[in-house]
Amino acid sequence: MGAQQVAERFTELYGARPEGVWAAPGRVNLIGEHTDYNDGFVMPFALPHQAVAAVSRRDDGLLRLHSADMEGGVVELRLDALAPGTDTAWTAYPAGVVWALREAGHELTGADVHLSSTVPAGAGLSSSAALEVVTALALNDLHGLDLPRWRLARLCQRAENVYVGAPTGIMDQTASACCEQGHALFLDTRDLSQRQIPFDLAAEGLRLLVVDTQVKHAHSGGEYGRRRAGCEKGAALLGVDALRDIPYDGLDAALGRLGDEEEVRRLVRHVVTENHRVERTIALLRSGDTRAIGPVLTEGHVSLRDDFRVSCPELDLVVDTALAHGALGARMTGGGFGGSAVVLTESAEVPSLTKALEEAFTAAEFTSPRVFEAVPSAGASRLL
Ligand code: GAF
Repeated sequence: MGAQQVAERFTELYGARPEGVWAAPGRVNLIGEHTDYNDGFVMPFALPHQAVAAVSRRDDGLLRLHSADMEGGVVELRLDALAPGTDTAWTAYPAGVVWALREAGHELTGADVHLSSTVPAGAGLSSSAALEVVTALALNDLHGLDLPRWRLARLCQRAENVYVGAPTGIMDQTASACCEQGHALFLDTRDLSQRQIPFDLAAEGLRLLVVDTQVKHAHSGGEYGRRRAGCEKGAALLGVDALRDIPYDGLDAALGRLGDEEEVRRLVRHVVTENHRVERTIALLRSGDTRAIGPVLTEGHVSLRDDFRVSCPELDLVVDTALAHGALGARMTGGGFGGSAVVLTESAEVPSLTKALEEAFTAAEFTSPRVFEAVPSAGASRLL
């Protein structure tokens, strides 16, 4: 939905024009999965799908929230009653951001918010981070807080971890806040240093397809947190701050020191090899050998499937079918347990690959996947 339409709907709901309209995108992660809570490397880029928010300040301590995408009317909350764990609805994302800003000492006096998002929910494409970041950017601008993008991302992560209760890392919020059009974002999640990597697949006759399996996932469930706890246990057993500190050429020695901790060994192996895959991807892109990242993506999927164990039959079917029909590489993307996969392919192969995926899903009696091309798009911005 366009900025003007969102502003008009705001005006209908709240009786006055909004002070401004902002947008924040969803993301797809090219490589670097389940590394962000291990101080590791990630490489997401922003999608053209965005959450758009029309927002005005209030001065009576009320937060009023409305979404074009959800049932129900305007939800009214008191700022001083916002507390972690009290909200299990979609409103927890924008309300959590208000809570996190206030907890960090920023004086907010209330707001009216109308949201509309084109980021598919539960598809592993960061629809929740988009809601958080668009809210944070709007309040940052309206209240003149002048916080840098990385700091807004941190506050949004705090909203997600503490207010919503999902123990996620920093990748999604940083991607939504900091990505640039035509680029992938190389992010070191230890110090949040960033590099924008030019990523123009179309110019090379390539495409990256996103295949949404329509299997819904949620990270506030136990499996994501269990993987995270297992990684932390691995770091503690190996005497390091985070698994990032295990170098790739020290992996065998580290695994040897983990004795019969089989599950932890698998988690450690994934994280250490995945960080290495991000570095290999960067090196290949820098040398102009873009097609050669395909097998690296596929290796990442095998590691997520067999070692980290966060794939599912639908995601595996996407990867197997794509590779059998000539894709250069394919992997699940995002947290897993459903959601989406990415497929790197020659542009000319897109129609036959899409058909093969649809047929494979029909034959397996799975819900038809949603397939679209991922175009590296802009990060969050003010629209009006
Ligand atoms: C989800 C989380 F929100 C991210 O922080 C990240 O851990 C990802 O899963 C896995 O790489 O998107």
